Amino acid sequence: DIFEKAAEVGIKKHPRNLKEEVTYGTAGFRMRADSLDHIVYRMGLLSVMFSKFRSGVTGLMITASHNPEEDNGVKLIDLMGQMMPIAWEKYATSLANVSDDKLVDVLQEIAKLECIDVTKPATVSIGRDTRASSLSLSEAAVDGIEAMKGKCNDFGLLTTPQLHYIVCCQNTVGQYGEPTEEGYYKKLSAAFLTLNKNRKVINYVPELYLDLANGVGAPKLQQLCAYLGDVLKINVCNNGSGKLNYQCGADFVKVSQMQPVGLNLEPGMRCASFDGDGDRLVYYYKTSEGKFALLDGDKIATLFAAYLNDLLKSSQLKLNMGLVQTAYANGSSTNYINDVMKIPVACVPTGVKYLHHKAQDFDIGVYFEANGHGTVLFSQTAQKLIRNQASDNSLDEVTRDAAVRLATIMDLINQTVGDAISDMLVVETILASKDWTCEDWDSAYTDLPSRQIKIKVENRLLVETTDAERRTTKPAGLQEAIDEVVAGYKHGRAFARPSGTEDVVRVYAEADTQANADKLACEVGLRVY
Ligand code: 16G
Ligand code: ZN
Repeated sequence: DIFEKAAEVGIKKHPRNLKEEVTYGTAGFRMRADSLDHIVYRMGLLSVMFSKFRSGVTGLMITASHNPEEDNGVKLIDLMGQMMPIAWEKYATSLANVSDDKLVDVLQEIAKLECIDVTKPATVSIGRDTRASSLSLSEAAVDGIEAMKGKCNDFGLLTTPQLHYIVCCQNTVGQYGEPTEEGYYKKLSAAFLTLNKNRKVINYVPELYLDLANGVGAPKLQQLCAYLGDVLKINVCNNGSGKLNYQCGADFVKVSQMQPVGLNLEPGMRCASFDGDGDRLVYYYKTSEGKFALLDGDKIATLFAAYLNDLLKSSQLKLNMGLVQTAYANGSSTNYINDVMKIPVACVPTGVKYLHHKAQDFDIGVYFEANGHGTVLFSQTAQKLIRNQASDNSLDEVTRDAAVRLATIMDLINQTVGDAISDMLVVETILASKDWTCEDWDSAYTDLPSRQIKIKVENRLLVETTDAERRTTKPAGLQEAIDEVVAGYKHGRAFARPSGTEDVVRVYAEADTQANADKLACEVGLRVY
């Protein structure tokens, strides 16, 4: 039988050689690459089961994003390009942890619980990042997919969001786009060129300095550039010659609030960083006083939301818009969205799956993590209304043009997941259309100084949280202690949460000055020990 065959191949080629228990976390499984072989094989098996269950093409991505080169990871993708549902994470976890001789039982159990007809056909699309370990891990995934008699489309090197895009296209034939990497470049560049046609700019300079984290974004950006011509000149650094994510990339820039290596930052330069798998984006520049200034996910979210809001007003379309953030969003951004933009803003736990889900509550849902991961979702109703109005010749020019622009922006945005390439093209489009420099963009509100630190503890899972991770419920007394510390700071806010990707507790703090934010983070950190 098919499960016995899968277990046989597993024992022979991809035996379990890991003693510790692992869990399918915020971003799938992520750990040292040399412990992952059997897990990826088994995720190959699960991706086929999931495809049979859904009756469509599922996805499997090999990457550990911004983690160091020695790590790797695997995550599964649902038909519309979203993350595998949380309800299936427990299957991934038990499959990863079961001993080789009990593998058959777990597979049977999943099939039974989800009423899966194992004779149904299945297809899985896979992609991988540029890590040294990624190729052999992707071969383990192929073995898993084939052992379960699934068909495998191996797309080789891709950014994570490119694979999400392709899976979505494969399941919505003719609707979202052509299900190839080429199709992705064509769709995005066509929209970008349309939106930037006839632009009149004085302050906006069509030249960007881009740090590619030495990741898979590097070769992919190069391919994209062939389509952009001279509409946007991109000068790249950390484009694959150096060490992956080492002192570069979106996570490094955001956390250390510093420019990456390889970039000689001068006033007047507009700079951005991708992360290792191309799903995060942050911008930065040097002020005329010579200070490093970060334009993070919160700044990108407010830029997007304000622009879309203006277009909605001009189009007179009656669609509601909302913004989704996490506890890491800078307090100033939340105040600005509430008080100045007057757009509803929701806070959810860390992890794209939570943000994505919440954003679906709105006709137009903008979601971003402060770390630079985010996108915009347009509901089916919104898409239909916008496209209808864009092609309605009976309307006056202003109303119709706004709808045309909204429709084209929809094509530029990767709605399946946050996408550094797509988000970058949207930022550039908005800056050009407003004729803004980074300073103009940054002037909407001033970030409160903040600090993030990580605390190594015996067992991070002893810390439990509530209220979208903004308060702890366990261990007893911790929240009271944090409250007491925070009360001593002007504009103080702080929280502690267990990481979903590393064996640490993370502490975030903000306060009126950088020194105070640093101090507050340390004081809260001491309470966590
Ligand atoms: C993963 C998440 C990201 C989150 C980060 C937090 C996805 C695709 N990625 O990279 O959204 O911000 O983990 O990690 O969900 P942490 O739990 O270790 O702080
Ligand atoms: Zn990433």
